[in-house]
Amino acid sequence: MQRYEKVEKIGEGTYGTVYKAKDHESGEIVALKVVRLDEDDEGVPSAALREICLLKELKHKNIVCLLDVLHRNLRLTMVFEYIDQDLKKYFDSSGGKISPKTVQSFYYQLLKGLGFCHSLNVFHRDLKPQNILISKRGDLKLADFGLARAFGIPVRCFSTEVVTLWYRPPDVLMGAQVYTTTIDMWSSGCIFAELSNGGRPLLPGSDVDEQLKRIFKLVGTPNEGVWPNITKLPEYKEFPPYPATPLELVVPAMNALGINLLEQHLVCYPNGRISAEDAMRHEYFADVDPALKL
Ligand code: Z3R
Repeated sequence: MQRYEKVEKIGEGTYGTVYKAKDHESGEIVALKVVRLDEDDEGVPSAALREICLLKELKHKNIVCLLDVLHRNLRLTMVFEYIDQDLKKYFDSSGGKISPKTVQSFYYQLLKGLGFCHSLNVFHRDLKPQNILISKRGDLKLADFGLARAFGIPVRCFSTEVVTLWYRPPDVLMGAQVYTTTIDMWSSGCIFAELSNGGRPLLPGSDVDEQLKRIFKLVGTPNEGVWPNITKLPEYKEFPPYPATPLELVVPAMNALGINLLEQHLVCYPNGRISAEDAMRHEYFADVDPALKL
């Protein structure tokens, strides 16, 4: 008998299909992520497999637990703990309003998961509402950590859906090849703003050019003065010198401390962005639920 029995399809992710399933050994409900790799070559590259297996050690209450990895017939199946919904669905059911306390709680938990992974030098690179999970109790857990390093980020999902550019920092959009924790700090800033705006995305660009234009109209067009060597990036493009828009206008529900914290995420120069650890120490979180700090 098969150990995991699929109950229903949950959705199509960047790398494969996600199912709700029952684990007949433990009786628990789990999430299966089935990754299909190129059928014309040897299947799952051994480097990717090693990376994925290391992710089993990534244990933290704000990271979705990878319980098991199965590898057979050119298919890789990752078995995760099951969480009821993702942040995208949460937004859809929240009617466009999320209380400031909930925004603060979710964002603190997001930073906690991020800080933990960053301390181990594991990056996400593709943070977005679809891979942020919210339990019925209001616990937030990050999914898909480390997968981008194992598989790379494709232009399209395997299901031909276009991979979203909305959470990508300007350095990655202009072809920067060095990948660091700073990528996740840009993405998490976009998500912080989206939480405050009840699920309305901050920078919903439809292609690379339009994404960059939206970014620069928000934070001001960068130049060599604020970002040394920007013009040497592989896909550097010149843009008009847009002035920055005051953030109060784009996140009207956010308080002054939140705006100050957000401003430190949305910095074009990658090394100028705040770290997850420093963000958690920001005064915006002075009155966060003490239970979350444990
Ligand atoms: C682990 C990894 C990815 C996912 C997991 C667990 N659970 C997911 S996606 C999920 C998503 C929903 S319900 C469960 S949804 O209905 O809100 N899209």
